[in-house]
Amino acid sequence: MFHIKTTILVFLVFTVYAYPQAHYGYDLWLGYEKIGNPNLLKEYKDLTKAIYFEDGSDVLNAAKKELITGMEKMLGSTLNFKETPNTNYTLLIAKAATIDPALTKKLSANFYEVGSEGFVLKSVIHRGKKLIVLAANEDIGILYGVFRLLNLMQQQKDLRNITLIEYPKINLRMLNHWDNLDRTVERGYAGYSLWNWHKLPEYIDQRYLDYARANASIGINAVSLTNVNANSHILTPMYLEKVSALANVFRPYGIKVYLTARFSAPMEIGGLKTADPLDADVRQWWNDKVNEIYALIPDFGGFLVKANSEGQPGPQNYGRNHVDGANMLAQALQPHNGLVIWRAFVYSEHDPEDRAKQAYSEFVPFDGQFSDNVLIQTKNGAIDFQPREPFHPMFGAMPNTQLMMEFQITQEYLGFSTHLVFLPQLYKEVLDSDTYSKGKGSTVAKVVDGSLDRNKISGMAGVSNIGNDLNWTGHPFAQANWYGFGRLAWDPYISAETIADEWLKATYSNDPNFVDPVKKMMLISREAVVNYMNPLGLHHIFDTGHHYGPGPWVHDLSRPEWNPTYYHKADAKGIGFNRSHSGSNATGQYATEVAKTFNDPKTCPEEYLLWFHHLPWDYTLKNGLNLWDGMALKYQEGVDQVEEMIETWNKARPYITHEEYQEVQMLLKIQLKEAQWWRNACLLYFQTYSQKALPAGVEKSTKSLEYYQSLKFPFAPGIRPQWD
Ligand code: BDP
Repeated sequence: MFHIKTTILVFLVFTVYAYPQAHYGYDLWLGYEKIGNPNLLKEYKDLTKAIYFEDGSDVLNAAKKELITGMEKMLGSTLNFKETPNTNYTLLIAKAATIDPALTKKLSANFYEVGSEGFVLKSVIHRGKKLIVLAANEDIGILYGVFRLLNLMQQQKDLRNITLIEYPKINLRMLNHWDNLDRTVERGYAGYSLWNWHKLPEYIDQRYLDYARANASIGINAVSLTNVNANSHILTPMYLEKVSALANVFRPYGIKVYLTARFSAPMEIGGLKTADPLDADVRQWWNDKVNEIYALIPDFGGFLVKANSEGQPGPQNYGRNHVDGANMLAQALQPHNGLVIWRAFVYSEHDPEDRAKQAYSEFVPFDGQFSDNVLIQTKNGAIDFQPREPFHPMFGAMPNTQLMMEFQITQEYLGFSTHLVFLPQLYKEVLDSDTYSKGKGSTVAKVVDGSLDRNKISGMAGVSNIGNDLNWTGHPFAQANWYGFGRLAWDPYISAETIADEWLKATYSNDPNFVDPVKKMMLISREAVVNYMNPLGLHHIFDTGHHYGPGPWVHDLSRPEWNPTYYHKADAKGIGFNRSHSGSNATGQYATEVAKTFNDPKTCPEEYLLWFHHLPWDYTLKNGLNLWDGMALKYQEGVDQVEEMIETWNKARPYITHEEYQEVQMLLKIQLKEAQWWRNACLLYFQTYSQKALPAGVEKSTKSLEYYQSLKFPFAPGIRPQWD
């Protein structure tokens, strides 16, 4: 009896104790867990004995507030601010111009290079005392510096001899939300839109603020609120007032708001008969609209436009071209320093040219013709956010145009928010690719950061994976993709491994027994998904419309290039899309060195083999296996990798809360089931062409091809109504 009671008591105490520990992911990487290590705690506490923090703007206030929240949580004690001039500071946070010049000199930083958003964080000895200085040219640099300092503390870094000079390599670091006004999110897998249009502008959800904090902490400084498949209502006075309320929340965090502009808005909400960009009334309408927006939102960022793409209206509807359309909007925005971000994601069912070639063909002839305040936003690859694509041939091919990168953070083709896939691996692969446009070393990163062609403005956008789920992104590890995107937009040269390391420490734990294996798991996760979905350069073999699961057999959609059979071209002889010089010659859109490598199946990296070549089933791969066996084993490898991920996660159990463990464990189980589904369905289908048996080591499906073909998902998330 006594024992039972004790057990119940222990259980209750444990439950009560354990419950508040679980944070369910809302805090993202800003949980600011209490520091356990006593030496480090002392070092950090000493730092807070006498803090000078320059007061002033809303941005500085936001920075100070974050410093207090973060440090007090991590240290468990209050901070001591000294308001009066004093030389005995332990931490001094101020703009360079207001600091004692003798001290500024000791920072030995080139403040010109630091620019408007950068900062210097350095420990110095001044008048015999050791202190840490955080200095910047502008308030926003201080905010970024505070977040960095807190992040270093979360990683439990020794700050005693720190010297850090940081500034963003890319000007525009942007999230694109594909959020509709009814709060559904196109390709969104984390619930509904954050933007509660119905309650705005009066009701300001705490989430807007926490969203702004999270973005600022990784340097994101621009957000486009609405779907690229735009609704003109967002430009009506009622909605603009709501947008203005959001802009007010984001402003202290250095974030500018952008909207998607539907090209036909002058007709839909302006009562005009045309939206022809060369029509005087249309031009006047946009000028007036832009003036109206800036009267409400003085730092409005500009417009993001999807025109003449997938049925969206655009200048071509009036016999005009992309330059006419983009420059017309640019002219309206220019007096306010606003930008036009014009998307290059175009392809047409009426164009028989290989879809992979169409954007290049349509845009490259316009090189040099876009206004200075236009950026051309180009997806990382020429098809559509596949698990792996070679870099888009437009990168490097438009030296006189400001090309902006568009990555997808939401996992439309990567298992939605159920699969653990660490996307910085994908982003890095693209950014590190060499375009050879100006000789060896002309990487995509250098095109995008503007250094290769000396662009005035550079930019990187990520299609958001954020929704109103409690943990923001659906899968807790999808937070790492938001985090990683921001870090790479700030500095496209940092490694995926560094990002994983930082994120794990800030989010879960600093224990190396946890961090090291889990980091490895994150780093293999991207290759795993490529293996079980689209190995060896296969692409776009997803089921129709929703893109959930495999559908390599789909062949009867109205637009040829919406059919997976268009992409894999499997037949009795072999598989793959011949894009070499003997085929569609998409390789010809790359610089000679790159084209040469891609053209020959022997030199083409095997991860792009079937992207560029149609090869016989018994073609010999580099490892000596024939293509069929090699492909089948890749599918199996993907499944095995997910099994390894599950094992790793099981071992991580002691270092995290039960809830944290369980959540990912359940998701990994779904991922395994779906990886097996991909392997079985694809191999059964391709086997009808190869007519070969599965090689040893590949598990045989217990279900038939017909079974997989019969699966239908009319309510798969993220689908937009106009797709069938
Ligand atoms: C595709 C999506 C579609 C988007 C389109 C785009 O399937 O929902 O509207 O891209 O980027 O990936 O415009």
